Amino acid sequence: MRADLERIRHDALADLDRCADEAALEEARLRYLGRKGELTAVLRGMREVPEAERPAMGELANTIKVEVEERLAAIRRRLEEERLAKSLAEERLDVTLPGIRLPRGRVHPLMQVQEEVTGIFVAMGFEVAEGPDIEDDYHNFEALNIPRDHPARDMQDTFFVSEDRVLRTHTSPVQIRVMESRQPPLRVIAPGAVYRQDDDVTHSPTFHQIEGFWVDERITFGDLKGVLSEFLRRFFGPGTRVRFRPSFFPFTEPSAEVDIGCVLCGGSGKQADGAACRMCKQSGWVEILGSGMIDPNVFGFVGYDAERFSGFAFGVGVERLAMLRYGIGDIRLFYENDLRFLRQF
Ligand code: 2NM
Repeated sequence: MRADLERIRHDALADLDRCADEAALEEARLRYLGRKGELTAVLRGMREVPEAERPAMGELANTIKVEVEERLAAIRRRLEEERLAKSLAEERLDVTLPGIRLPRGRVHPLMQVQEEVTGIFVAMGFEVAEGPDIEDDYHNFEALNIPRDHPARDMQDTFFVSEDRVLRTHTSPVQIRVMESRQPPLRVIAPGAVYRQDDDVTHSPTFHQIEGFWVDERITFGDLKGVLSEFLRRFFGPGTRVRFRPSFFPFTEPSAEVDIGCVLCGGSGKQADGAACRMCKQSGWVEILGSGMIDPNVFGFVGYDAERFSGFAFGVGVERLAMLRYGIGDIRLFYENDLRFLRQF
């Protein structure tokens, strides 16, 4: 018995000393001190030891048990410290390193212009309305006094979604929807995307428009001239020259196109080197707005009394405003999302 105990003590301490990690240590603990461990078995077999030897054997067994447990605890502490030191060395976290910079987005130049124009009209008492991009024939054409055989309805110009649904070719249908649902006095602008079968350096199949109208009793062509001149001078600068030319739109009568003095050549028609100005083609003027007094037929469609009410309406292209203001010659630059272009605004 004594020899057995001395051997277990020797083997157990040697085994514990050899353990290189905590898993091996746990295995060794079970081998000697576990429920089926060698030392546990000896302590359990104590009943069969002759009574005279029992106290001495019991004491020895207990001493060995305590010794093995203490060695185990010491080695476990050492292995834990080693594990901690290793993870501190390997998993170092430098909280002074700079973070990952998230790129910051910004407002697209077209939307900047749209917001600026909207702000000018809101300051003059207009409210903002929106409507669907897909319109029915009635709101996009019929109620705007655009007759069945008008070229604007041609497949060449309009994107048809079905027999009588189109991608809106202007934002005027938004104005129609507002007039259908509310009575004058009304001052409304409708900014938004519009769609036409057009594609070159100055035309894009998707572009943006701001259309507006003012309807009340006794609104005159003088109101049209005053509001639109004021808008153009707030947008292009107080010295901007403005002129109104007779024109034609199905939904207005009379109609006028509005020009501003060329922003590139200052109205001289000539570049600095004497060559013809490329922006105004030597005329000194560039077209910027369409406008007119709303045709009584349109009032008929929306149920307004054309004897009592009158109004003016206008439309302006957001891309065109941006191209003139910033001297951009190719509309496609707005849609390519080249950050070198976009970052300049
Ligand atoms: C333009 C030119 C002239 C216009 C007309 C209307 C409506 F719905 F009130 F009749 N909205 N916009 C209009 C008039 C648009 O764009 C060149």
